[in-house]
Amino acid sequence: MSAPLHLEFVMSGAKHTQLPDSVVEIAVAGRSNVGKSSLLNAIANRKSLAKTSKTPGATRLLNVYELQPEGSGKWVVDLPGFGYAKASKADQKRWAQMIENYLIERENLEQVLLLVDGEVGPTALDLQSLEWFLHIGLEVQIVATKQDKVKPSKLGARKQELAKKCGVDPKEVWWVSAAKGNGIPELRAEIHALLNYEHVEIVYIEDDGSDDEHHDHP
Ligand SMILES: Nc1nc2c(ncn2[C@@H]2O[C@H](COP(=O)(O)OP(=O)(O)OP(=O)(O)O)[C@@H](O)[C@H]2O)c(=O)[nH]1
Ligand SMILES: [Mg+2]
Repeated sequence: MSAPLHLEFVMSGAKHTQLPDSVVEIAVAGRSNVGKSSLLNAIANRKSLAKTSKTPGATRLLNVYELQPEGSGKWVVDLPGFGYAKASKADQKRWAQMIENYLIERENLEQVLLLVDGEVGPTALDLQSLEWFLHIGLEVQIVATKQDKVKPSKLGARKQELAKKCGVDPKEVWWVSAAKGNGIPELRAEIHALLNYEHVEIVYIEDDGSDDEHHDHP
């Protein structure tokens, strides 16, 4: 399955509590300007489903995109970037809090895609975020962005280096280019599978010791 995902914008929220319940959601997280919104547009094959910008800080709210049909409750959530240096300290703090609360509180958050700039490699802030995500028990998938900016001759070494810094096997990192389309079909397939995974609630019925069917007593 590599066809574009039919995603539509549903709503923006300044707080996770403003968002209705979902069936399942995947969050796209990463430093400001790493390419989160561009990646969303690439998986949907839309130019401006999510607002992108050369200037960091384009996304300042929790933006919800729903896999169609409408009302499916299957979401991809574009998060504001963290570490936007030009924002005021108060704004930075507010955004960090918004993201943290969202990640801690959303019950049906299945996976976080942590985007790391493939050209720059993981920064201290990326690694700090990764550590915190794992610490609070999130399922994290590292996605290296802007692959087209890395010279093909250097890509092999860069893949090794980036994975090592993140503490994972190189095979576990997904490399993508929203600009050129590399890795996008694979990413679509993974997201599609995650959103359509059958979410079965397991209900345990307590055994009260009685046996209605069999009466073995003489
Ligand atoms: N060359 C190249 N540039 C990219 C790629 N993806 C994104 N960019 C550029 O990187 C810049 C930031 O992209 P956005 O998608 O807005 O980044 P963001 O992570 O959503 O940023 P915030 O909303 O500020 O957190 C834009 O100028 C994009 O065109 C890519 O795959 N290749
Ligand atoms: Mg954005």
